[in-house]
Amino acid sequence: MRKKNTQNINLSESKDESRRNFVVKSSLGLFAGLLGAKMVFAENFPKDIEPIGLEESTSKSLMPGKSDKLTILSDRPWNAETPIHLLDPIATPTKHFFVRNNGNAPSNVNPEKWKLTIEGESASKKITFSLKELKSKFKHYSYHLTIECGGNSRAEFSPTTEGNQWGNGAVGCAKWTGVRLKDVLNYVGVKADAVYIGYYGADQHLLDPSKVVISRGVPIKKAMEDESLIAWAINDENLPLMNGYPLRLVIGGWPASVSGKWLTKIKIRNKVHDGEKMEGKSYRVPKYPVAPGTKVPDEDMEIIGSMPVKSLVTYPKSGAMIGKGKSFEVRGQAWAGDLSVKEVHISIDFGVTWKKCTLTTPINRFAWQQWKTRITLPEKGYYEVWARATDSNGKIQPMVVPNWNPKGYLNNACHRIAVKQL
Ligand SMILES: Nc1nc2c(c(=O)[nH]1)N[C@H]1C(S)=C(S)[C@@H](COP(=O)(O)O)O[C@H]1N2
Ligand SMILES: [Mo]
Repeated sequence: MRKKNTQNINLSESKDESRRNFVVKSSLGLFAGLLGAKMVFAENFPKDIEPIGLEESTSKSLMPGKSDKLTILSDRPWNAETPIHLLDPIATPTKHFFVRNNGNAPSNVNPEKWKLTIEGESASKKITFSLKELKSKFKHYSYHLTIECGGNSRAEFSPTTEGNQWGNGAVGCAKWTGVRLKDVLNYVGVKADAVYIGYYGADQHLLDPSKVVISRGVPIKKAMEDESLIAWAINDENLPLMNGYPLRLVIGGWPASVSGKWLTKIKIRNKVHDGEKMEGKSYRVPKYPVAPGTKVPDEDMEIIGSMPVKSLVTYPKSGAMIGKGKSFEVRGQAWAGDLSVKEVHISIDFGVTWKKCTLTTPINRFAWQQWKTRITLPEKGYYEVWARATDSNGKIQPMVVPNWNPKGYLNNACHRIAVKQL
């Protein structure tokens, strides 16, 4: 439905709106929670309107701490992406940070009782920390880290692949605060044969409570980077429940699936972690390019590491009407996994000519960079602004959807917005 998201921006937005309203209305019972009071005569309340609410800030969002402006892809489990123009601030606001859940978030989280255990074949001992111990034993660090779902922009793949049909908004870069994963691992003791870490979280499988929802990890080298965090805060606030409250991993530059939420356990492994969604087609892509639609044997798939170079146009909002002859700023974000972004160019003539933009240096490694420029459109009419980033190794974003793969990962095709000069 969002395949042609730039051209049909108004259309697709109204669909998102009705989808959200549908979610709200299918849950009339929840109005009591939203209103903070019992709705007397609720049985008489018309199905096609919404209660006004008692205070202006009453959000229509059913996800605690999240904005009703997110585009909801599913509500069982909750999956919601950020509309691109809301990714304009250098730090993605907490309430606008995307949500990608594979199961149900834990209920009744008690931070006083929360425990994190470090163990595994390559751990010298097994140690369990309370949240308080983690916070008092280790130095606190804050980093701006970009995390992007491996399946971001999946909706553009043809043939369609299974999984959430993400537009381009399953990405964000926020200020995360916590302790260094490496400080905690070193405190416990990392044996010389350590290869990988694997996380476990407290979320629950949708169908079978005895099953692990997701348990992924990263090579020990990535785990030991200064910026790999065990975090309890985003933008100096507690993590929202949907983003992993009270504790999560944040590992910038890699598919966000390695940033385990509701973190309860980390295993230091003497082999590649073999937890849920590490094998088969999950978060893995073919080792060689395949024709769209190809069935690829599992042994020809490899685990996704650093994410590819990508950029977004966050201002103006797609669909903007520009006054005659007005010059206006165009800007956005760009990131490149473990690398940095060297250049961003934009085109207003469908890629025939490109204009170099100014680009900030990242606040720290694995943080996205802001680019901007000013343009004037030559005459009245319809235009698209295309943005194209180049990483520090010289790799450039493709104009068309690259490397079809069975689960639709790693689409870093150029983002486009539509503007009209009046
Ligand atoms: N425990 C747990 N951790 C998880 C997930 C999950 O479902 N359960 N989803 C992963 C995936 S696929 C992504 S893209 C990110 C999303 O993080 P966010 O919801 O805070 O944006 O969390 C990752 N960590
Ligand atoms: Mo993801």
